Amino acid sequence: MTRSLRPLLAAAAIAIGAPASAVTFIDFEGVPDGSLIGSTYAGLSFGTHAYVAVDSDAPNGSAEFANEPSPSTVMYFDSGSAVLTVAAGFDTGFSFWYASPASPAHVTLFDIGGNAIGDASLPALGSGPGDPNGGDIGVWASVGIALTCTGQPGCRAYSVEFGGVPYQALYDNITFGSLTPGPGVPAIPEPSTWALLALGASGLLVAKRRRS
Ligand SMILES: [Ca+2]
Ligand SMILES: [Ca+2]
Repeated sequence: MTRSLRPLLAAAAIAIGAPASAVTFIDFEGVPDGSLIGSTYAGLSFGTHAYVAVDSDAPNGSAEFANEPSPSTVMYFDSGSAVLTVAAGFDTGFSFWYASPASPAHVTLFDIGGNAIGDASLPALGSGPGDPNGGDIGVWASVGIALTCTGQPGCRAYSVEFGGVPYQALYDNITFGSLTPGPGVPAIPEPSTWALLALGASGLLVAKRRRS
């Protein structure tokens, strides 16, 4: 993670209000660089522990990354086990794009009783350039996590845990209720180490990658 992100500290617990069954897509655009998302964005409440970073190639941005799926703002966590609570829950699945050059991460979905009902291991993606300043964070992958209870009565997820090393992964186009992250497909460098990546858990769909 870039140095500019390191000073931001906090724990984890994020609340998001989402429509019951509709797909909700969040791109973080318009949130000022370095700010706690809190309840200031899109009428949603993210609690007190998720932040946004704006690309230094964009006006008012200071973070070094590239090829984000919806320029120029992304989300990151200051905790290795940040939990988003989705008050209304969602069905079908959860999807997003992420960039993490060197550290693996994982995302787990939970039902109302705290049972895991979907997870994905996110391999480190390696580094890549772009637009034109990206530090080493320029390779993105999309992930869709299906609810393992799909088809069963009352199958809904109410929280999402983002695990991994704090500050090491960026997320964008967070999408509730779909296996495909919301509109906006980034142009990204071909991950040179793609074939070597270990895709760990059920439900991980590395769906799209493009060359810039
Ligand atoms: Ca950039
Ligand atoms: Ca974005």
